[in-house]
Amino acid sequence: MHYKTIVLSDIHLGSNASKAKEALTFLKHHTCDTLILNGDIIDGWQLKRGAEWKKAHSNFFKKVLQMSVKDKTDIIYIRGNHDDFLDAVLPFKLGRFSIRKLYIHKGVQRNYLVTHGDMFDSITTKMRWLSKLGDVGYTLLLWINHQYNKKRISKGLPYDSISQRIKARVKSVVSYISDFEIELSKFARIKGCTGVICGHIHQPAQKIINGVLYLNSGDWVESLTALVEHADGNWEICYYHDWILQFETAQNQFVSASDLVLS
Ligand SMILES: [Mn+2]
Repeated sequence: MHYKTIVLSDIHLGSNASKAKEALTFLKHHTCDTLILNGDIIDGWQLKRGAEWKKAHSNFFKKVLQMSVKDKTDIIYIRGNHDDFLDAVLPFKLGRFSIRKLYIHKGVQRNYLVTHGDMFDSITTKMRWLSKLGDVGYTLLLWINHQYNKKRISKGLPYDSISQRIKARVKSVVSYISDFEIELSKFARIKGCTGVICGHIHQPAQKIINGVLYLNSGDWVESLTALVEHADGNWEICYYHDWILQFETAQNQFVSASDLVLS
């Protein structure tokens, strides 16, 4: 499937929780004119803490570079808070690959301000140490979730994300998310845009806020979502689990159909 634009964010490569293989599989089966990597693609914080950089993490980057060289895809990498080590090289441009803090994406119906979104996270900007503590807590939560689901899957039960349930239930988190969405929409207007594309809070979304189209690409830790722009300028949130199910079903049908022909 070919799209005008694909947006991925919050892959957190270098952390154990990163679903790098799934993100790579998604890119292998989709092409686009522009690929936006909207922050926290590499998790420098986890790497600093000694997390292991895996082959799958390198493979993801190999694919991205291959897209820029072979397929002539423009790659726009927006720095997030977990990949803030990139500040040292900003702004960076090499061929079709650039790294920056902000980007204006020209859409069909409107222009979009593209930013990771961490500058509107008051916890991150005002109290860095507290946010790092939160990062440890989050890692713990993901670990518990992993253990819990390993048991569930071994019993033949479907996957059930605890961390997502907890986050959805905590009221302060809910109001925090809506504040984040409103602030980003306001910022887009200040920058002369009527659309905003962000990530950071790991909550995929597509909604209108005060006339601004708010798009959040989610993450590749829990949600496994990509934001895709069709040729007509309409956007869609693509859920990896739904897509892979359809994809594999279609492939199996193809295999069984060719079996029929051969037999
Ligand atoms: Mn972030």
